[in-house]
Amino acid sequence: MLTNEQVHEFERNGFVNGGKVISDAALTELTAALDAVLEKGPDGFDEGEPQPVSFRTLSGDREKPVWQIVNIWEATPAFERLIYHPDVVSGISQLTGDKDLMVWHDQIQYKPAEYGGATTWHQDAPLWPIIKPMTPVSAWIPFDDADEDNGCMWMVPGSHKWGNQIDFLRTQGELKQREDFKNLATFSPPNDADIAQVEAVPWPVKRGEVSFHHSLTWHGSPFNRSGRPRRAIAIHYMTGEARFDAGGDHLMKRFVDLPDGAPMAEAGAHFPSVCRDGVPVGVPAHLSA
Ligand SMILES: O=C(O)CCC(=O)C(=O)O
Repeated sequence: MLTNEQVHEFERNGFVNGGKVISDAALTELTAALDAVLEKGPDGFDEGEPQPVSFRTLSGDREKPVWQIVNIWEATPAFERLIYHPDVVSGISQLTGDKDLMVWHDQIQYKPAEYGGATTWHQDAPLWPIIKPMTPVSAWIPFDDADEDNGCMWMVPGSHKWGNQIDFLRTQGELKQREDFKNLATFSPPNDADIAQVEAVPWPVKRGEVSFHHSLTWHGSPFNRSGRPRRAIAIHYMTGEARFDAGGDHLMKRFVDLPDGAPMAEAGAHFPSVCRDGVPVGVPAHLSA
């Protein structure tokens, strides 16, 4: 359970640290499972073998890669168990106020030591045009202590209340170095917003802690020039209200066989239900051995 203070912090800033939720034993298992997938690489999976939906360099730059793996939960039982984690799921339920939740998708972002690339400033919701209303909150869990040296996320407090500003953020794509990352161009938030000034702050998170962020919060992460890797997963959840918008496009669209406007709760096995009537469903029996 998150405390009232944590919930208020999230409402004000658009992000909050939910504390350590992953045990050391689970962290060891998850990190080994992730390393095994990274070792295989994008072309290492055989046909018919359980595998992620996508494995590519997000930065589009093999010299400074951010390796993105979408739906690693479909490739490894350890990550499939993680998406049901009751502390993560109940935190999302508390912060969204929604009792029914499904997984939208997950994504690993791995920035290798010394030459890891940047994830430029963005908001999540505008990048997910096939679900409406937007998916409000994501959980982000690092497998290495993430700090300013190895490319932790940066956030702009209060920006989740400033609407869809993806066009502005796309103009900030040159900010990639740790030293420049906070130097966003001039932007005027709505006058009546709770926080009406732009201040980018680094957001360090320890290995095994969960950080929650709103899908309109401005965020991104600069290069990793340190001698340490930065491995992390974001799990993006949908609320029970989410409906399919057939007009948009997204990597996950090929798994949705529904008419426009249908509830995403009916979208099937790629979008598992993790919370019903306010109760996390828990790890399915076949995975909990
Ligand atoms: O892992 C990162 O640095 C960025 C993750 C991200 O953009 C997200 O979780 O929405």
